[in-house]
Amino acid sequence: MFNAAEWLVTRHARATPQARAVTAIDLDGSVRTLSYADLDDAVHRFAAALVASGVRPEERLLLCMGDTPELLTAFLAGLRIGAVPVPVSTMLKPKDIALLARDSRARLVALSSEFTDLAPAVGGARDLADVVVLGAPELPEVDGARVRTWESFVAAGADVLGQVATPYPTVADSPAFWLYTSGTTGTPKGAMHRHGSLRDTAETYARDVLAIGPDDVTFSVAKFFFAYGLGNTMTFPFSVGASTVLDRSRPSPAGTARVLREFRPTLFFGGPTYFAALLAAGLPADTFAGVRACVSAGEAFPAALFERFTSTFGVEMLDGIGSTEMLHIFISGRPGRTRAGSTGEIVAGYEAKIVDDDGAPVPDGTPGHLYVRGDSAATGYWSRTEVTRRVFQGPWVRTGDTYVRSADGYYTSLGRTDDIIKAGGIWVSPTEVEERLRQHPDVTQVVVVSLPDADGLDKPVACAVLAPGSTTVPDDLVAFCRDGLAAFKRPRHVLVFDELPTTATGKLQRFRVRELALD
Ligand code: 3SK
Repeated sequence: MFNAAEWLVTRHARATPQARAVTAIDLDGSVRTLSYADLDDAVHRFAAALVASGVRPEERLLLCMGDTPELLTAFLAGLRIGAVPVPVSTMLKPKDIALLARDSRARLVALSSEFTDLAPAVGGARDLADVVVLGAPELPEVDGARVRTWESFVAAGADVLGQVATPYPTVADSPAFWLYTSGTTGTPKGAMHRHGSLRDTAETYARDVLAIGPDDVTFSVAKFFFAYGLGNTMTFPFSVGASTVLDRSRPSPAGTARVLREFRPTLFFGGPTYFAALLAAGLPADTFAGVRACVSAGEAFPAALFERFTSTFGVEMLDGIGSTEMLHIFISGRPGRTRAGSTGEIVAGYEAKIVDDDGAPVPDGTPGHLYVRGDSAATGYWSRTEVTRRVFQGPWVRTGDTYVRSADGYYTSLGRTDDIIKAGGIWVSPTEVEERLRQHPDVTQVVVVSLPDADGLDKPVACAVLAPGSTTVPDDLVAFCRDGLAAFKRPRHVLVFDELPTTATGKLQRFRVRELALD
């Protein structure tokens, strides 16, 4: 038997009950701490409440919450009873969360107060029975569901606490949780992970690359709903009885400086866009003095930015690439032997191959498609057979990235194989942004491409042709996208052209549009 919640929390609650598990900073700046005993108790109580509300093993729990002890509690309680927590992005629009509630056939939705305006959107989802709200002054109404406060939901489980004294008898292969990821079309796919995958990432990346130990304190600006944040915030520290700092607010350089000063994390996790923002904020040179390593993932780290960050702050930077499908990082820089501009070396426990268009391995020094294999791979995408077969090919997982490997085993990113854009570590589907722009009456043609900003970081930029006589200016179109899409998907600029390059058959040529925009 293997239950990941038992392994991550209850095991330590027995051995080191008073050890600090969580330091949590709330929206008003107040701080709460939880020991392993406190966290384990909260997990048992929420697990009992789930059972009392009728949640059955393998039913989905959609969690749209800020990084709080309650989010960790709900996630771990779900694992404890064999249910399937699905943490989702807190940047979703109502139509997006409605789609996820339906696609996942969620039995329960949990929302923290800053996201309760999304509650009505999940109403009417066929399998939804319960909505639990953390900290809202007023409960929203949700069609077809029972809506309760966190406290009343938990209180209703008090009589069945004994039923969760032992976890549901999951094994390493049992379904554990899903994470949604979007593809080129922007349609989200639920990557399904096993209980054992959490332990796999802890025993590969966290143990062998980070050498994480019980005295470490992790802090991740990447939120828990990302695979990257989930590992940094929960799996890695809890795998060794260490502690994590949770910050419920949006990341900001001032907030990060406070966390680094007051709570002394030893491992700091971010992405290149955020490291650029920290540099631009002009923080003192000793800001990272207590940090033994910074970790970066989510997008390629431009060499010049890497050099500037590490020389300004004098801290080790470990770049890496992971994926929602692989759950965490599988190629990484190693302490003492990183190379600016290169993602790093394969993590022990994973294998990578670089192949040509026909699937044949290419020699070192030749670019090709990156495939990876390892035990933490998802079992597939929920209810998406065709795309599952394209991405999960036997033991190999197609990453969609173009890479080149040096003779001494360093992997360097050359960008995406498909058209999808990764900006600030988050997927942006060009087709979805183009669809929105085409709804504008003055846009006659549009292509969205990724272009590097001043730091060399990719950002979505729209190239548009406007109707003759149009008075629309680029900023109007950016604002139009902000209204209809999650803010992170908006193009950062709109470039207006008289015409866009097309093929002989009139099809827009994306790569030529990009070349035009780069000129
Ligand atoms: O984007 C990445 O590189 C990444 C890293 C760890 C886990 C998940 C992801 C997507």
